[in-house]
Amino acid sequence: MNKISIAGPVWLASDIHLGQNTPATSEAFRDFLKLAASEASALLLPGDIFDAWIGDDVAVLAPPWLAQDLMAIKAVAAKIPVWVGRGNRDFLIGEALTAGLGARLLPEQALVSVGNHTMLLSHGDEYCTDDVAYQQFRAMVRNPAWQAGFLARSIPERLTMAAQARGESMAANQVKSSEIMDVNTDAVAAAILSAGVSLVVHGHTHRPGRTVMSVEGKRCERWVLPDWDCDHVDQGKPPRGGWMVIDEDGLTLFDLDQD
Ligand SMILES: [Mn+2]
Repeated sequence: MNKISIAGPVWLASDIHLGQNTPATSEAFRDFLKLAASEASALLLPGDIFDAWIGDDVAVLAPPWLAQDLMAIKAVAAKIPVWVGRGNRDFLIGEALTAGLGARLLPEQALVSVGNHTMLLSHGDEYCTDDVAYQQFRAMVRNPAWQAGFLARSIPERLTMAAQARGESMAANQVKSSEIMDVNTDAVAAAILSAGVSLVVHGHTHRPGRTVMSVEGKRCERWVLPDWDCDHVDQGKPPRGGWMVIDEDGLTLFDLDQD
């Protein structure tokens, strides 16, 4: 297991889902990054920073919205260590991108220690084992041969395929129950036992908060990072998003409007 030891305060955010049609979310995220640069000693972004990522070569001739967000991440990484992780949507993020940002690639699962707190950190989609169709898709797209084949295609071809996959996934998710799309408790318990921790942190499920669970008689905590969406206020959805701070006081979740 990859181990990362950092002095606090460490800030974490995931599931921002940045894209060309999310200017308000991008703006909120860039404000968050500025705050992190001045108040955090390190920043961890464990996945789904982007709504889609079709290969690191898009960063070279990035469209304006992306260039702006990448520059903002780069600016933080010039001040404090930044780890960028892959989620289920931006799973093709590679070391070319993180190197270009002056950041590091967060391993898929990492043991992160901040002071006395040691946690198993990941995006969290690997725990959603009840969603068999998704796990099959996940296995396919994580296969190096599949990735090489996909990355060998032109950018327009990849954009078309990604949009198609996204459409299919959204249609499939409409008919999945909310339980299926949440974590499987046994999968989390197995990860806790194999990592030898009592604390798990992840994003992905869009169900922010803390769950206390007992694993073989030991009290364990699972914390979920919030997802971000500030672009659907006109549809009656108030801006949402936030982050976690880990310091000597422990773990704390902050909402966007609390800053
Ligand atoms: Mn996700």
